[in-house]
Amino acid sequence: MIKVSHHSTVNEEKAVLSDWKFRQTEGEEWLPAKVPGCVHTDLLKNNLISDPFYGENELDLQWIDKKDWEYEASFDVPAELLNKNQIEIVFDGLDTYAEVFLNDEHLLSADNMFRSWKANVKPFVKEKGNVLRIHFKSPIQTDLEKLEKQGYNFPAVNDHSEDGGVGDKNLSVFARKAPYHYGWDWGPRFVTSGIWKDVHLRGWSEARIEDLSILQKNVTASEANLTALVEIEAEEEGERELRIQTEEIELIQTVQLKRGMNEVSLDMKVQDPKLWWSRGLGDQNMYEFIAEIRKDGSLVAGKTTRTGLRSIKVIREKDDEGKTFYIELNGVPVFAKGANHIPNDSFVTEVTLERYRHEIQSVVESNMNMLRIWGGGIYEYDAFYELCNEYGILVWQDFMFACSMYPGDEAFLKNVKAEAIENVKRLRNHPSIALWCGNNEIDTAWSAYDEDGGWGWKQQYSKPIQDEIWQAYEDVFHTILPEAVENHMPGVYYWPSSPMSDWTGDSRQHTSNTSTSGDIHYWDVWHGLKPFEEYNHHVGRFMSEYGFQSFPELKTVESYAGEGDMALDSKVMLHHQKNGRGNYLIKEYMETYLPEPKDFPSFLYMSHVLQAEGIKTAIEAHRRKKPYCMGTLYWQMNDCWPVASWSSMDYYGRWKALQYYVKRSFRDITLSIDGTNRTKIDIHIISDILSDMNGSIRMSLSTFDGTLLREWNESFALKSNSATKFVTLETEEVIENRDPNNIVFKAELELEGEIIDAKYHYFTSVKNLSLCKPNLKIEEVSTSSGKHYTLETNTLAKQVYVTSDLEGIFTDNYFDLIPGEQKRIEFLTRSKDQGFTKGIAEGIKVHSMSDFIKE
Ligand code: BMA
Repeated sequence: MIKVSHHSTVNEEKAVLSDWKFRQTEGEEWLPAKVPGCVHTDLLKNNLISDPFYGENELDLQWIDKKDWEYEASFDVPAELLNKNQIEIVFDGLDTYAEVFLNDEHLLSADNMFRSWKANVKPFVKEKGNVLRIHFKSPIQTDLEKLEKQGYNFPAVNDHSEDGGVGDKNLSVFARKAPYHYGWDWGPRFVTSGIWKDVHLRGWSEARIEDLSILQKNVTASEANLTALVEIEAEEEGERELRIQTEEIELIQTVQLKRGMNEVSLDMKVQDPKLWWSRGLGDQNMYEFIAEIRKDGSLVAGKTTRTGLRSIKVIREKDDEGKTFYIELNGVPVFAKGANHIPNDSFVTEVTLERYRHEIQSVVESNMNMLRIWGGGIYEYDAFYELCNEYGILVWQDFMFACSMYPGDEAFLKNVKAEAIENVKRLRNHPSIALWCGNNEIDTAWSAYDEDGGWGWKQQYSKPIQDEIWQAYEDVFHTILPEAVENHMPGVYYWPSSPMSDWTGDSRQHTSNTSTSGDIHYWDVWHGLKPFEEYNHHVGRFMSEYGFQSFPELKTVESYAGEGDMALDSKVMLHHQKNGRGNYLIKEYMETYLPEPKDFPSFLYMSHVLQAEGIKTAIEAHRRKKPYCMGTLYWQMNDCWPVASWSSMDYYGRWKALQYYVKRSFRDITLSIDGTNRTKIDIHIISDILSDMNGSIRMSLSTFDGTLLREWNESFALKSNSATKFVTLETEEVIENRDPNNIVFKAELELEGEIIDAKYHYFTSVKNLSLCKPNLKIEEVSTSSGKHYTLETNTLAKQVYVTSDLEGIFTDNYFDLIPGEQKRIEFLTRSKDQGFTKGIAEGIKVHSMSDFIKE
């Protein structure tokens, strides 16, 4: 017999249904299932399909989404639960088209992965032998019918319909289901079905608190003006006592409840609140709030929630150049440093808390303060936001719409509205959420107000159909979503589409690479084949996307490819590259910037360095332009399977070179050497901290064998939260008549006697440098605080790459080393519960670029 796990909250009984079986509906045998999960993962666990991520297996698994599937759980109901007056079944997430039956009674129909569903089961449950059955209809078959009814195909550039065996039919737009399930330019097509979040029974009598939210009307350092919103479901009308508590504050109010759902609000003030700050600016203080309902003095219902008190705004002000776009947290303009986040797995239920923690800790280790939850994935699990709250990572939250146009029929709009309200309400207590954004790239792609603009989408339709499609866009992104934010998370900024110049309702709305207002996705480097140097010339007010691809490291490639596949143009390597000409682009750029790699593993290494050098150029150009530019989020943080992509960390959480580069370029106080103009070296200092400082810049010029040729010293006084150019040197005067291929310029930032940053600059492309094979020495040093490693060299070692057999990261990697320098690094292992912990790197190996170059 299936077991029922059992916990209870205040006067509420809860039982999670955890033991399940599944089958294809056409009468196949029942097999054990894991819930939460999906059909694909269950088939894999039962050894009925091969590893979806290996080789080209993806293509053989496309039959799964054309079938209907059933899940079934049998369960008993504990007496305490059965005795409650009200018994409901709650589905936190069903993916996607589901008919639910309990003891053969039809309970509900679900059609949106992003919503939760519940039903009253009091009339149907019995003490023993209940059977819950969920019939999942094929999302493909279901939406083929909708497409037929619609009469025309919608644009959806990343829907891999051909791979799915449905020709050019873009079905993804009809389903309120994670868009990336249908394929993306970094992701495979696995259109899943299943129970992707918990299913539980809950029983209560008298009353229950459905929601407790703390709306933050006005928060300053001296006072937080809050409204506690309490949703109470009551069995019968009558007077009750509502009590809200946090730290020293307790408010008690008598409320008159009616039968059914009641919304009660209570204003409260917290004096001298301990504010919540993003990483680098202060502590991540959180408050716990408790709401309780009492009847005649006895407790009938209660709920607890946690939030951080802060004021958060997006400042859009006209200025001489255009219009600003920046986050203001507790009155402080915050330069947003971060990346775009996609779901961590094609099968989201495989993501563990440890994997989430690893991602967020990597974000923190990389000196970031923001992630954008991009609109082609999922509204993340609560755990993700809790980690962001805990570590001080701001969240740019997209609604789940990307790179497509959508239907506008009544049923679709109603469904979207319910989804939007539910998710805004679910997430509104997270202080990390900085803004809501309607969609990814649709305003630009359709370009409604510029007849010739956009990605050539609207030009495929007649005028009446164009109008119909745009009307649907306006209904969703200019009415339903902003209203959901306004009504349920008032005061938080809503931005209809990323990127956009302004919400004007005319042609000024659409952005371009030269826009001086709003945010920009700059893709001329990579998709447009422009050189890295272009990053220096295209800096907008907020750079919410730009990126460059690389391959994952060898160990990761080996997880999906055999020995015979280790070539750029092998079938498998091309299959694990979802951006058509991606492999070719990497090769092209590599030929421009880097020496030729000697073999396939060397090619992988070079691809890491290439990507890192490119994105470093962008990040530092953006930061140097502070406060004109106030945000830089590169594309993309993570992967959903092992693949060549724009990510800085691969599917297994292994840091690519880019992650280490980002860590250095995102330092809260950093040096940046701008060599855009080859005749000059400009040295900037950028500070994101809130105090002024004085220090000095030490500069030196050396040959690769370590001979010091010249030295300079310059002192500076830097204002808090600013970027300034302090030094300009004429290249010719610096290098005189020396061979530019054999010298390196180094700048170090000294503050209160401590070197807090060092950057290197070369006078020619890395490709031309005269690199010799260094004699790199690494030493393991034991101290009372554990082990660390020191590295030294006898000639310039370029992009020193240290590896360990154990999973983990080094505190620095892919760095340059000059003779005379001693570099100290530590190894952080990936521990299950605490995340990164200082450890010992087993099987440590050291390489540098010259090991990978073709002789
Ligand atoms: C942006 C993103 C994604 C895409 C990426 C790389 O447009 O919004 O849609 O994966 O570029 O092409």
